[in-house]
Amino acid sequence: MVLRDSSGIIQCVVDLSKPHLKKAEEITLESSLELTGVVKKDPRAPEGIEIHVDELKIVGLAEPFPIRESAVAVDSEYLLDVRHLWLRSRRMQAVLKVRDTVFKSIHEFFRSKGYYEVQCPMFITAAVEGGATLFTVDYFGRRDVYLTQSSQFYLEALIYSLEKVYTIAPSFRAEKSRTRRHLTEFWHAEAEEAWTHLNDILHVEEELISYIVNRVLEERVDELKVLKRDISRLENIRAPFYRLTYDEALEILHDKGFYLKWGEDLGADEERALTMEFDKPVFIIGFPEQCKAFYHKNDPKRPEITLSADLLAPEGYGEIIGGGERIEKADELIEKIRRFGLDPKDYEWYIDLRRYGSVPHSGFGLGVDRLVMWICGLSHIREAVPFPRDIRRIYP
Ligand code: NSS
Repeated sequence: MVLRDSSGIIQCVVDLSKPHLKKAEEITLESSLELTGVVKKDPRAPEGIEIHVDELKIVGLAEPFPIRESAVAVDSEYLLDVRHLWLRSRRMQAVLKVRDTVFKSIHEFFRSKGYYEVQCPMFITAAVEGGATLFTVDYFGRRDVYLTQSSQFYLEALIYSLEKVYTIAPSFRAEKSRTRRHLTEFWHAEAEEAWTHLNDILHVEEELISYIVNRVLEERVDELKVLKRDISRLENIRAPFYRLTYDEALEILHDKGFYLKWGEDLGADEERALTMEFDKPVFIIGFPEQCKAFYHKNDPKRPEITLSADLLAPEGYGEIIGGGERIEKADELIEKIRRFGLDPKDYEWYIDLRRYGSVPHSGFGLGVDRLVMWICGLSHIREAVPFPRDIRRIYP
């Protein structure tokens, strides 16, 4: 039989002619056991070693296990229905270990660079990223309260105390369509830093991503092999990353047969076409004002574009980070909030941050599930998360 624990699998040999081991015949798939025995080298065993069992105790005899690994496609709806059990598969175990290394290395990176970790509220009262994807919560029937789309505004408040801050937290988006890269609840690693401009924050982003990928390569090559990931594609990921302006991106897309009008946002198809042939992530810099949320600072040299950038992962994966420089003057912010058809009253405390000793600052948000999806080479974001939530799925 093959035994599994969190460290991996090992083949066990039981001599059924021994009366005290005869009960091994009853053992069903996924039963839990305690055993003692002698570890022996055997080149025929899957891991090159096996255990010759001396003592055996059945701790939990399993009912017939509903999943047969060979019988199901990897991202089928059925496997999502039984995700609570599918987490035991080698494949999910490998993804979860990579995910663990990714989260750990985000903390390592920010802490080593002097950022403070902070915690922001999940109940909020005004949209950060537009009203269309807000989840409304009934908050004692008193007023409309929403689930946070991003901790950004709270991080901006916190830089006036701590200068360099980060948080890793869930963000919620009522994404009405089902795509391969959208969840309704995702993990968001966000950073904000005082006294920085767009270029400074891009540098932090590329250093962060290079660090994470490098840590995964140090710790998780075995897991990447289980996932059949082409590791050579990751070995290349070192800062600096490529930089393209939005205008240049439009030209490249035009040559590939995508006819976007200036001012239109890049969608998943455009991002795939753009990044297919890149061997490293690429920044798209300077999106038109209408593509980006109101808080982005407009470029003083070219006010129709923003000091913003998305970071797109290569091999067709597309956007993993959004960020940029923030508006630092109260009157400019109020004017832009109005221009976007929003009410400055909803953003009173956020505007306050510009009234009392404002400083230039920039920040970004990394979609951690998307990052895991790319690093693991997965075809769907649901595979990167233990219990995914999308428009149709909140079970298990
Ligand atoms: O909307 S973003 O582009 N930007 C923000 O939320 C900023 N307020 C972040 C900041 O500057 N502090 O989202 C950031 C990233 C985006 O690049 C994706 O990688 C990820 O968050 N993201 C998502 N991942 C999974 N599912 C969904 N629905 C999703 N939406 C964004």
